[in-house]
Amino acid sequence: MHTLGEFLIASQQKHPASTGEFSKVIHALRLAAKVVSHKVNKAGLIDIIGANGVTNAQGESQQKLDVYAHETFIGSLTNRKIVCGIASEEADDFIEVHNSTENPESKYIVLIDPLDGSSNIDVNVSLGTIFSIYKRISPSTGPVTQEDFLQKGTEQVAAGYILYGTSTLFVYTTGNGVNGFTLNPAIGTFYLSHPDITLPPKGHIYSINEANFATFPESIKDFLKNRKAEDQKYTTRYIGSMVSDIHRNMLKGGLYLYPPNQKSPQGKLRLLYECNPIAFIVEQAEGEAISMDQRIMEIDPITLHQRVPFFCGNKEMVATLKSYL
Ligand code: AHM
Ligand code: MG
Repeated sequence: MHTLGEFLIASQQKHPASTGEFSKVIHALRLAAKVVSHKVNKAGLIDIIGANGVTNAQGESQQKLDVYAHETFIGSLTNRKIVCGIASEEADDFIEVHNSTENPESKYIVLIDPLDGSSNIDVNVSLGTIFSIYKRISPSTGPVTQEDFLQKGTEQVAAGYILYGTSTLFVYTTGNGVNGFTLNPAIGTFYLSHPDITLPPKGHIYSINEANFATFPESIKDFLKNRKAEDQKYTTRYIGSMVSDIHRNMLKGGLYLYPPNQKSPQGKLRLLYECNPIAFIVEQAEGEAISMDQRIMEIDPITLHQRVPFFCGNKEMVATLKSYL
């Protein structure tokens, strides 16, 4: 039985030149994941006992969970001075963690959606964190720059997600397959529970917010109509929390779609900290992730919070979709 910590040590030993810096980034994310998991599990109690465990009859305002998650991940990564920059869905601009002249060996940057699926917070449904790790490309003698964050997904060093579901799961890849670790909350340890996750070759699930159907591109409408015409071959599952929808489809086989629509002409999902990391994981699990006409990880990013249409899942289902696009 491997813990995440043991797994990291074993992985590091395979790379004798490794400085251990990457493992420290994962350690920082692991710590924040435990703190957020604990908080998410107590979310339903907050109105009853209050944030400090004191009866909260006045219903005084509580810090929003997504802001809490943002501060927790940023805090964990910043305190240890192991990354030089962070970009978060919850912050308009990237954060320069510290001047790299103070700590020149610090070369990693992290892009993160600290708590995805926030519409699920109030209704006790699964949430997730998504992260993406790169090496900076600007000179290490100066501050991080925008270009460090606007790298193509193919340049990712690692990517992962944390699923706060019936249990808390930490899933990540460094480009050598995908492994998942389940938290034992009693002792605060993640154990390797899902080694080498691989998408089944065939899938029967598709996940999409079909309420937007009227303004989807015609190609997507045709694709969906024809899936329904194949009577009872497919089933729809949509939680509206991307990490949960993707995780289920990775284990059971399926296709996730967020096409453009009138309300979100570029789709809703963010390229840098939602689509790219999920694309890296899905590809490493032998699936595929595309936008309308391009592999997600080959898109040249233009802005930090850019949105793109997003489709990912089993190779077979993505191939069928491509034949419509
Ligand atoms: P968020 O970053 O504001 O939480 O939104 C992202 C979420 C994804 O988790 C989910 O797949 C999608 O939004 C659902 O969108 P919709 O409600 O339009 O179906
Ligand atoms: Mg999000």
